[in-house]
Amino acid sequence: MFKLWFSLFLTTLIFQVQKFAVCEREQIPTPPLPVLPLPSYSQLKWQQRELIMFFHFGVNTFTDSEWGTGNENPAIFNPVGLDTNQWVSTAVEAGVSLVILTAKHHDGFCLWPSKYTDHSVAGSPWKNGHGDVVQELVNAAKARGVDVGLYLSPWDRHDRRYGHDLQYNEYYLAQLHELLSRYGDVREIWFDGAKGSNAPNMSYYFTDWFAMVKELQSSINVFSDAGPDVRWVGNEKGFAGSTCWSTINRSSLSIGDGSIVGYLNTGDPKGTDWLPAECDVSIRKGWFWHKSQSPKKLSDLLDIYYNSVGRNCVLLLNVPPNTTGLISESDVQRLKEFRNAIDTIFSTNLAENCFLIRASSQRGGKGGGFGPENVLDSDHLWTYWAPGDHQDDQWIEIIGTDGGLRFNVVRIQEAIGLGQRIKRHEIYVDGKLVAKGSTVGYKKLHRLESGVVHGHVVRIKIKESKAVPLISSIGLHFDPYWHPKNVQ
Ligand code: FUL
Repeated sequence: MFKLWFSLFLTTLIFQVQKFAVCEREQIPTPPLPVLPLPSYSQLKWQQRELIMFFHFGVNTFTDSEWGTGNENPAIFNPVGLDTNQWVSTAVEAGVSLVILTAKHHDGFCLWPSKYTDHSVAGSPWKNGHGDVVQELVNAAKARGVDVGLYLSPWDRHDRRYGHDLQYNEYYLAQLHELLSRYGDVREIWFDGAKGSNAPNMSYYFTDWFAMVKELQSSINVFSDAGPDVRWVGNEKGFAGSTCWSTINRSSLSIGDGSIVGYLNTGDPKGTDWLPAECDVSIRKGWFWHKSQSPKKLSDLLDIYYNSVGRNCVLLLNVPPNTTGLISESDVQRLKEFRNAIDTIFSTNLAENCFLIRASSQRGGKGGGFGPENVLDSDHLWTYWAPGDHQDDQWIEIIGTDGGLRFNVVRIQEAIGLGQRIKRHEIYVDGKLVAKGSTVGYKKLHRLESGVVHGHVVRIKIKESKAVPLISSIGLHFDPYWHPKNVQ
């Protein structure tokens, strides 16, 4: 009897304890709500590429010009040694995962055999008129796992239909259809607003173009002055604004409008559209290959990198193939140096060997999953430090080991999957302000004006943010190429 009574008592007790445990089980802290607008899947993928490559190639390559007249004879196009595998290898070695080709530039000459014009490779001696540069590039890229994008110039100086709205838009759409249906996946399509001052008046039917692009390619990003997926940065120097929001109001933008370049350069904290900026610039002075030109110095390329990738943008670096149909050896070498420099600077994160990383507060308390240690893992999007609440002046601190920390570059990344938030931030080393900035976005790189600093405590303070700031990664790096002018 006692045994039965005791086992009943025990069962009830266990049940009660379990009930209590279920009721009182601590809830796992959730991520905070996003701050709209958010990037699309394809925009996020594009952003993570950081560096993409442009190939300007066509009749201009053979006439030593930048803007062809449209009267070029296709017979001049004869790149006897054309090797797109060499182009793609050059891109891969530079760390590039997307290459964009000028399928048609302003001169109207098509690098693929379009059935709607005879002004193309089909009329050239190259491969007896049976060549297709677009196809060759697509094949080479596929073999190396590289993605392809295409540029189809709206301004066409050759085709007679240009200036006749309906006919030209139909022609343009027909070519767009060829390019986006014949060659497999195309990840970016590039539309620019450039046009000579004497060019005939012409209305482009952008709404139709964009609709057809999206119909034919599901994961493509459309680039133009006004997006809809990627915006122009407003200059061809490869420099974003020191403040650079991925958000902007698309309703304030129109393609080819010179008055908006400042707005494009900085974006808009109040913008209702996610439309990040791409910084296009050429490795040489011109976009096309010219015998007389040579690649930019490594230090110039690094300046461009810090001012584009380091300012929340993607760098679209143009590398023009030459008349043989190859990327010149001097460009190949400079790109190797460039990649090597980037790897040298960023492959070591000195913060990883710190003694301690701590923060002013953390969402959900200790063990909640949003601690400061998240900024040192390899996920730069979905794991992040989140402070406990949305208060300005939240901070995160990296404390060095005995020898201290010696660096001249600070990298900060926001968890942009939940929106771009930070408006103002400051960096202190042992209590001394060493850098300050406004936006962060996907990646912000501070090259310290003071040169190398040596200290023990590095504090990043978020001075102002749209909502609780979310920092996904922090790096302290040493850049041996950085020699600020005002420092001996
Ligand atoms: C501009 C063009 O006019 C240049 O020739 C070059 O293609 C550059 C990338 O875009 O709009």
